[in-house]
Amino acid sequence: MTDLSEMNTSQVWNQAAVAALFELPFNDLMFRAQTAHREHFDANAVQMSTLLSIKTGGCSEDCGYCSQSARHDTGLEREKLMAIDEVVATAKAARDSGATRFCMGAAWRGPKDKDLDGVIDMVRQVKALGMETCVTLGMLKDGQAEKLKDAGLDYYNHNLDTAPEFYGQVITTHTFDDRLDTLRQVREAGISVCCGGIVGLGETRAMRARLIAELACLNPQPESVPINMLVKVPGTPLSVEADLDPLEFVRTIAVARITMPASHVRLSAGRRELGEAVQALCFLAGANSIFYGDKLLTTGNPDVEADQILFAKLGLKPEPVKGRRCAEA
Ligand code: SAM
Ligand code: DTB
Ligand code: SF4
Repeated sequence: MTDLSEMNTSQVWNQAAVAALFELPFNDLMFRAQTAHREHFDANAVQMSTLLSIKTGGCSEDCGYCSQSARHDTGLEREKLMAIDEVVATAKAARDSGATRFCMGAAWRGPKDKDLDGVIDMVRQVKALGMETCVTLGMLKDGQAEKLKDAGLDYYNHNLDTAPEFYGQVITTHTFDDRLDTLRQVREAGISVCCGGIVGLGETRAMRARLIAELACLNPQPESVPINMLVKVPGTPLSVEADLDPLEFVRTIAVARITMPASHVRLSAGRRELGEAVQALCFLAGANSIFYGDKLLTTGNPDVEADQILFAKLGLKPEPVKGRRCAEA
């Protein structure tokens, strides 16, 4: 696997260059994506992360897609930070069913220092299970990324979500530049960056191209790039948007793969709704990571048995953690 910090990412993927990829005939786009994928990865290996919502609901932010915003009436119960024993038991079960990374998500604008101390204990104990650790806690303040790094955190997830010119129509309580600022802090602390976006919000293809261009221009490029298809949660403002054509979602994955060839591109939220055939096209387009386990944060995901059947049909295998002996994976 390529070390992104040493990779020459000098090719400038501006919006026009990315938009031109989106316009390619589908077969040509898929061929280019497969070619790029095979230069950097085993084309049949998929990295598997399991998600857990460690602090659910009641978020102060107004993200128009999110079930957890206190501003939307989605019927979701607001919960306190989960007890550490429950978190560790869930991580252990995820590890035992084949996940190699455990991602803990909190519905916060950002963590208070007291909350961060609790998350740090979770990171330490999950890491001790031999798993990679990831958290997504919202915006970070000075010094918080370093504390997470010291606890052994491997990845921080913080998405750019959508094009800067569309951002204010989706979220008004923080800005695109706020997201970039947290990403900079994460990178400077030496934590790997997990940063992607969400499509199906009513954005145009040009805006999808701009989102991918912004992600591809991060330097170094993110190690992990989750591409989420909007899961329509009743009560959220964006749940009334028209469905995005699934083939446009596949194109978005392919364009992410071509522009960020050494990154893991994660086929993220929306897999249950996409069905097997579209997921297979996403893997062909270069997706090589998934969320594994029957729940995302608050919504459903294919269950473990369904994924095992799909992997068997497609001849896919779980990707071992880098540096770990295959007999241990
Ligand atoms: N509060 C933190 C934040 O906003 O960064 C972390 C949690 S947030 C739920 C993580 C990501 O999940 C969002 O950036 C968005 O891309 C994705 N997401 C949230 N709700 C979604 C939905 N209904 N459908 C698809 N993706 C969603
Ligand atoms: C990401 O990009 N997708 C995940 C993870 N990062 C935290 C979250 C998806 C959430 C889907 C809606 C829900 O379950 O609440
Ligand atoms: Fe809060 Fe994150 Fe949901 Fe936005 S996406 S409302 S910040 S939990």
